[in-house]
Amino acid sequence: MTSRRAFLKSAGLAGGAVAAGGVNQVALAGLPELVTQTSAATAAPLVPDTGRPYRPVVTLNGWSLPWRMNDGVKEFHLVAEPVVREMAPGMKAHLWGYNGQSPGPTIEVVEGDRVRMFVTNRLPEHTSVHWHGQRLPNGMDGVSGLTQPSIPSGKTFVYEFVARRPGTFMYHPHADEMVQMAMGMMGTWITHPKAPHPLIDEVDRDFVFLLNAYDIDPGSYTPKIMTMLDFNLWTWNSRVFPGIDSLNVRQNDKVRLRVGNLTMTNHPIHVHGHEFVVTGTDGGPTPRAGRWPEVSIDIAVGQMRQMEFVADEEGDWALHCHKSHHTMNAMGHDVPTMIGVDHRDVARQITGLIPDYMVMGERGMADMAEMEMPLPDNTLPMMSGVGPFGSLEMGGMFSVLKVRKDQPRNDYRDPGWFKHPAGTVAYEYTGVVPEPTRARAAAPPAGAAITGGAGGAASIDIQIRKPQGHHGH
Ligand SMILES: [Cu+2]
Repeated sequence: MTSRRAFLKSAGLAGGAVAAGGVNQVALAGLPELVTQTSAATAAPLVPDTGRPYRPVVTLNGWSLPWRMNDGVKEFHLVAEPVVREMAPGMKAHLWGYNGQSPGPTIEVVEGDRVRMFVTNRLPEHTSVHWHGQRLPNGMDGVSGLTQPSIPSGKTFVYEFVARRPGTFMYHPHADEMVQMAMGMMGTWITHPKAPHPLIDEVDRDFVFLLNAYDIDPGSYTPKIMTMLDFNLWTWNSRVFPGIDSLNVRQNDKVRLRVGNLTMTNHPIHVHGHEFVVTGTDGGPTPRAGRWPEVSIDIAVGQMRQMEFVADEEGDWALHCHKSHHTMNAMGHDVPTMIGVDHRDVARQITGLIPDYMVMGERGMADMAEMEMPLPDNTLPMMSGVGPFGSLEMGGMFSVLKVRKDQPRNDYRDPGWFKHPAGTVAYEYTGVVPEPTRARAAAPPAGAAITGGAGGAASIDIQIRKPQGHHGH
């Protein structure tokens, strides 16, 4: 990120000018330099070079915003603006965000910091920024109409408060928020503890991402803003697997995941191969007596959770939302289930009329992942991930926790796929599979519909009645 280096260099020069010439009113009155980011890559952690030290977080497919110190105040400059976000290779979305990206940059401060946020509005409509979860003066809370007038297009407002308690927070508009959040306006705020904290452990890796969702028709670029529940792109930091970076850690690292939910539904986040404890919520660090091991944690709408575990098992471990629809990519939901339906006849008739017609889902949806289907431009295929053993058949809110013995400390680079030690991968049984004997041995259950003659247990048909419609409720 060259712009950050330029920022720090110019900040240093400005500081020198102030020191040499006394108080430079022009420099003090000026806005902090605008830093933007257009790459969707995961940026290296932003190690603080001014202010109190802290151990920085890594924003998955994102970055942290540099600041300048101005007379003891940490000053940031957020710019609300239209952005182009690559959601995965092959698809770009036209969103609204901050400083070149959606989500906006992560803001990292230290407990006790006085923070001044300059917010410039380059959107075509007014906005505001709500600092979700912070203790602050009421007039800094960012609710348009309630605690402040909206920030008109082209104007810059200033928010100023002390980051009073450590934890994981978010920022987002409270102005035309349904539209603005559907368009991607959100970001993460981390307040690090100022000293060793009895309830906050030091960790080796600290990852953060936001759960967000979009409804973008295949072939188009702009989210549908009226959608309430039936989104088709379930994303982490506005990225869709296989476009979501893996979380790369060294074996036996202590790992923290900070996850915030700004979608309109809950997401049970599930980690494979390890148990974690929830060490913090929006309300602050969790008392130690209230921590118990989990492998999934449901994150409700508007909530944040901090999970911690020791990554002691080598391998490539799935990390995903457990709602199976959320591990798909762009798809229509109004499709009848065709599993078990032999539609060769009808397909033959339809292809007479529509030569490209393709029957889908006769044996499940897995076929879809490997089918080369013609897609409109700028459309993600469903479940397009490819792993070392073939089609991965997951998309959306999915990534991989990569635990490696030889991953260097503080190195977040992707080590590639796990090389399993010999004899540790599920394998095919090649012996003889005997015919089941149970059906011959057991008597038919009373009341079961039986065909083929009473007692002829070799052919039992259980009559299954599927619910039909909603019977008027
Ligand atoms: Cu989900």
